[in-house]
Amino acid sequence: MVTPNTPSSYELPSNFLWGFATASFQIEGSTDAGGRGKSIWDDFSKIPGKTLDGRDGDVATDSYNRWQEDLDLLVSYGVKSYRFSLAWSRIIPLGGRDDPISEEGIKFYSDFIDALLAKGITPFVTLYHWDLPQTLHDRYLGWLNKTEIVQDYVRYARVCFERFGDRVKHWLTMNEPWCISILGYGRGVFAPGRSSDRLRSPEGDSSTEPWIAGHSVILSHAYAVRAYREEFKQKQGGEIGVTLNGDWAMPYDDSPANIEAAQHALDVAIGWFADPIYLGSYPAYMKEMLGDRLPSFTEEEWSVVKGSSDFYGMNTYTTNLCKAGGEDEFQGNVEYTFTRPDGTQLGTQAHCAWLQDYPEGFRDLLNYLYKRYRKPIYVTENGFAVKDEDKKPVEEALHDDDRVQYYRGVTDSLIKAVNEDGVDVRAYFAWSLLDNFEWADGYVTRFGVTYVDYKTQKRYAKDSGNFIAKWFQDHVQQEEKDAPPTPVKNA
Ligand code: PNW
Repeated sequence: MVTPNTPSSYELPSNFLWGFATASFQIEGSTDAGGRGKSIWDDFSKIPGKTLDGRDGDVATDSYNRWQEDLDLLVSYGVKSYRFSLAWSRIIPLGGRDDPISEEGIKFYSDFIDALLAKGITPFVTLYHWDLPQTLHDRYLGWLNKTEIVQDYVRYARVCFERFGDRVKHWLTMNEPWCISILGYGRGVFAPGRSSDRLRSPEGDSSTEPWIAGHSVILSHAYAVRAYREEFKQKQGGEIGVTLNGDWAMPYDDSPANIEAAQHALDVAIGWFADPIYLGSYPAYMKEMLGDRLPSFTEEEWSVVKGSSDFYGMNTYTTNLCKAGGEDEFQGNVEYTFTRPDGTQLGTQAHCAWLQDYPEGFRDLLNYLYKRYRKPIYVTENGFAVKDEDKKPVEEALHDDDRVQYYRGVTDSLIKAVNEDGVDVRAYFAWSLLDNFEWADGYVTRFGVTYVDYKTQKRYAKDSGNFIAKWFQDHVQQEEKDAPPTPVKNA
């Protein structure tokens, strides 16, 4: 539970960035507009059984047409920053390094970036949030083909730096490599839906493909960062990094086996990507678990991968209690549960099975990451889906008490981690600005701090949105007014 004794003197520095996050495929809709090419989610979401409610991303929250409204919403919350992603196939419809650029796609994002800046909102831009151009999957299986995808991705990144980098100073290369690899190529629940489970997928090999996809994601990220640093950074002066998902792992009890299990969970969920990128090596457990199924980097690749992120981008939602055992390599052969040894639940259950509210875990994770990777931390996603919110009438859904409670706990953990533990946290983005297309959950699971009525596309602020806005306004130091110039004294 939230400890009510947080000293009122605690605050966050005036340059702390806070706001809300979204992703292109989850909000834009208008999948045919402006010459956009298909992404792997377009067709995947239309296959019967792939989304809970059978609905796709063709309309989503219609933000391609309603971006002005979304902007007004951001302004009304008073955010400092907005995290959103660019759809690769709007910018390069076919995706590849020799394929044409769509000026209409560029213009859409360029206008939006200008409009944000005109309102004093800092754009925080994700290059890849899962909507791979379909053509690249058709041509060479996308992330499974390292030599092709690295070159295509780096060209796409370069186009974005060239066209938007004069105004965008915060770049994220990839959103959640673990989800891309495991959910797309291991469990097969996300596009492109490959898996060894033949009931689910006609092709795929869950024992090798996720690790190969992850390898390509790391390299694509790293080579794009190298391009930014060598060709753009000096002139544009921005920063670039990756954002990783990862939930806190807590041993189920004090037994040495379960303490070790919790570390194994972290090694696979986070260390798989973070150790190479920040430390220049794989966690020993990854090698032990996978043997030669873990693709290796050459000397030259290691030199590009190590140190390839200016900050730690952290997406986190929950805490798992970890028990040794089980055969799920995707979580380190560790069993996850929310039920404590005494039978009680860790926290309030969300609409989706994988999420319970446990704010202490958020603080523990910040401390763990800061100690291990020694980078400033940007919390790029964090949020909660209220149980059965989709079944409630709007007036009721707006009073999203469980989500308010979640954010109350997390903000309290955040400010303590900064003020008591000395963790260098520089940004916080709640997921999400709006209810939106929640991937395999369709529109059933709502993560928004703003309610979307999908019949009218009207937006309504929920209590949680107002809570976050007020909390950050109260806790982020006021920017220093331009100090009057000190008069130069003549000698
Ligand atoms: C993240 N899990 O995905 C994504 O970055 C968002 O696009 C998404 O809407 C949000 O979290 C909420 O789900 C995740 O199964 C998807 O543990 C699944 C998991 C975690 C994160």
